[in-house]
Amino acid sequence: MRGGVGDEAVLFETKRAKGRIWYKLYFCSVLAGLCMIWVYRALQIPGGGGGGRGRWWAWIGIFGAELWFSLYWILTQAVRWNPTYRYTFKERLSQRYEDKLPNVDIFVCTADPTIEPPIMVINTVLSVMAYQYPVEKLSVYLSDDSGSELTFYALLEASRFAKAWLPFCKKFKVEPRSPAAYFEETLVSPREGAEAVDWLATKSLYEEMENRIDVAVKLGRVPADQHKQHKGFSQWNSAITRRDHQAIVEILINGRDEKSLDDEQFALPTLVYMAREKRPSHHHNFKAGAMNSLLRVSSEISNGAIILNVDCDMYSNNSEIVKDALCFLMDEEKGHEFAYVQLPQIFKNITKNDIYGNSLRLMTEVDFHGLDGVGGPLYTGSGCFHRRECLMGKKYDANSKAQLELSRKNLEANTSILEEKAKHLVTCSYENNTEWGKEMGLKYGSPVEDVITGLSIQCRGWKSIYFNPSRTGFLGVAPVTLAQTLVQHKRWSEGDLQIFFSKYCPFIFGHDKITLGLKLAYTMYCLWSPCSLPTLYYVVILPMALLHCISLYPNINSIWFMPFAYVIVATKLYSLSESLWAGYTLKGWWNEQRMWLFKRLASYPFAVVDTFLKLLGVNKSAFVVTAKVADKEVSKRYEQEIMEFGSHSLMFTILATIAILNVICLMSGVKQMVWEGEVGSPDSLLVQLVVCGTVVLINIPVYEAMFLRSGGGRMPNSITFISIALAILAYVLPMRQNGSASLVFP
Ligand SMILES: *[C@@H]1O[C@H](CO)[C@@H](O)[C@H](O)[C@H]1NC(C)=O
Ligand SMILES: CC(=O)N[C@H]1CO[C@H](CO)[C@@H](O)[C@@H]1O
Repeated sequence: MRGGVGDEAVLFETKRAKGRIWYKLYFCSVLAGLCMIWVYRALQIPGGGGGGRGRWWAWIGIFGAELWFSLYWILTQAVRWNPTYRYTFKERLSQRYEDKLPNVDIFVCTADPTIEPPIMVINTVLSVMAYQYPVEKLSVYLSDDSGSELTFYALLEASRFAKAWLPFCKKFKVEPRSPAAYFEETLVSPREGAEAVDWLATKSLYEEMENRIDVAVKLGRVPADQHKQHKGFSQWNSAITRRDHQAIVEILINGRDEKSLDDEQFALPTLVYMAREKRPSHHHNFKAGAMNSLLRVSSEISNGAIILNVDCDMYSNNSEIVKDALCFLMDEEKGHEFAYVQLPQIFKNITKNDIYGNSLRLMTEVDFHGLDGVGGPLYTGSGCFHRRECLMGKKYDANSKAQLELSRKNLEANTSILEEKAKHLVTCSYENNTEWGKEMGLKYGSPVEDVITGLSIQCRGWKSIYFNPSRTGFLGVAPVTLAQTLVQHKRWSEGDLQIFFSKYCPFIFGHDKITLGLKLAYTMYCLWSPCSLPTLYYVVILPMALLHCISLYPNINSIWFMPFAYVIVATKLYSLSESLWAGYTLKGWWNEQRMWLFKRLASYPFAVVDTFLKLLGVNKSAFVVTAKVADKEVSKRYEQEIMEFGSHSLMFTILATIAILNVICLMSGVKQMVWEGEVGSPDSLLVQLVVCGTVVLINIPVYEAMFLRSGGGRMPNSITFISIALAILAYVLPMRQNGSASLVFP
């Protein structure tokens, strides 16, 4: 923390977590336990000869799995070692810099009007247009990668509605400034008299607009009377498709045009629609390509020194957030060190116990504060304020204090000239033989382009800031089904693993450039998906060993039992307390444990396989991202926290097979021990019984979905049959091969 005389001058303050000595003691004790476990494993390797072969293999495997998890646990310490919290002083910023505030360009990206409904997109746009920030310095750009006339039409409607919405927000001090969210939360007028009339009028204006957009979306085309009202529609014809269209840039509001005023005669922020050219023969580089096009187009039109980028499903819930971000970037003492300010991704539609673990609370409340303490958070692709020059590849230079307000260039004011100029910047061929996607702009070639872009900015010497304000900056929509969640995590973990095997591998690319803590933290994310292999080992081999009464852990009376018991109990208790502290309920923590397992069994293995296929040059992915909007039935089950299976996914077959295998093995293991007294006492199998029993408990929703539930969302019968057959096969096969007797102790 900074202290002393200069305190009045700073625009933000930094606090480190207290009482870390206790954490460090906990860390040392668990580490000691892990070391003892390794020693035990190494000393007690069973003889490999004769009948003990099965046990020998099982032992080596479990040793490997334990080593992996121990090392991975050590990696996770990087984000727990030095949690850091940031607080801003917005009043000081306003007092000192109100006339020197920089231009801010806001980029919203959308890709598909069916997955991302236009009404949702424009609510996000309206929420950022209404920021408490000098309007003449604010510009909002929408990139529509599908080149959809419907999205353009919705944005046109938004540009008209903004004339009423912005003054209304100012007058009523509205929060949040997404009209849909505001009117959903405020069902009756919060004021009386003349103001109530105002409120009603604005609400009905919004509803009429929503209705018109709805009609157009249902029809699949824009009504003919609208066509006549804006020249922009002339750009569309029947030949235009998502993958094949020319460049379109339409400036719907030109902030520098004196005539664009709101209903109270105040200026409006600039608003631009952009669809970059797309042709089937050209690779478009997904969101990174769209972002780079926005960088070029905006540099012609407003050239803001600060760029905020938000996903189209993340509206702004805090109209002062721009000023918060600027407190970091404009701080006189430290500001010039920071390239970007990342805000947490927080989701609006999380149920009480967060059944799919989608709130990512541990990431937003724990990991990222830890990252901030070791050099700065990752760039996660939404809710992030960048310096434009950092995105453009600038290296950090300790001697040059970045001058945000000086970076404006002389800009053209004429709307149609600007539009023509801008279109040339977003053609398919523009980037040929340039550094775009390499040294300039966002990096190409990765499903997690944001993460490598952030990493390379940090490798150029910059730091970043994680700011987690008490009033959330941005609110998004999380997936509402199990399948969507698993597919999303497959994509993330696959992208991260690809980084590890590319030239961006944190230890190679960041060598000498970023802190050790940051390297470890990036590696922790990169290695998410390989964690699937040891996890699979635990939930397949341990129950099979239990079934055959092969003991893989020390006897409960042995001294070696202690480190196992300590490590398991201590880490689980820690995880529980951390989750409760991060805001989970007890049940939420349990759900999080389930999703931890499900991701490792059903998402990450596919990420590993696909990554290796890609390394071998085979390019193939079987899972597509689907809409986050769900039908009524599905939404209802989500709100009741009933898990959604109900589709024929290979992912579910794996989950079901493992659930069945564990329950069979648990029952038959218990039966042999209790009734047949195979081993005499369960002392030597206790750990396996506990692990297997926990897996069964955690899988209760799977059994319910297979055998107990009726109606929608239950497991498809075919998956139930296949998984039972597979589990039984696993149950009988090893006995046939080796004969059960030979599998018992050597
Ligand atoms: C969103 O903003 C409102 C104030 O407008 C606040 O009450 C609410 O807590 C915020 N939501 C979250 C999730 O922080
Ligand atoms: C609890 C909650 O708000 N759930 C909603 C989240 O968003 C989806 C998709 O828009 C809705 O279907 C849920 O009802």
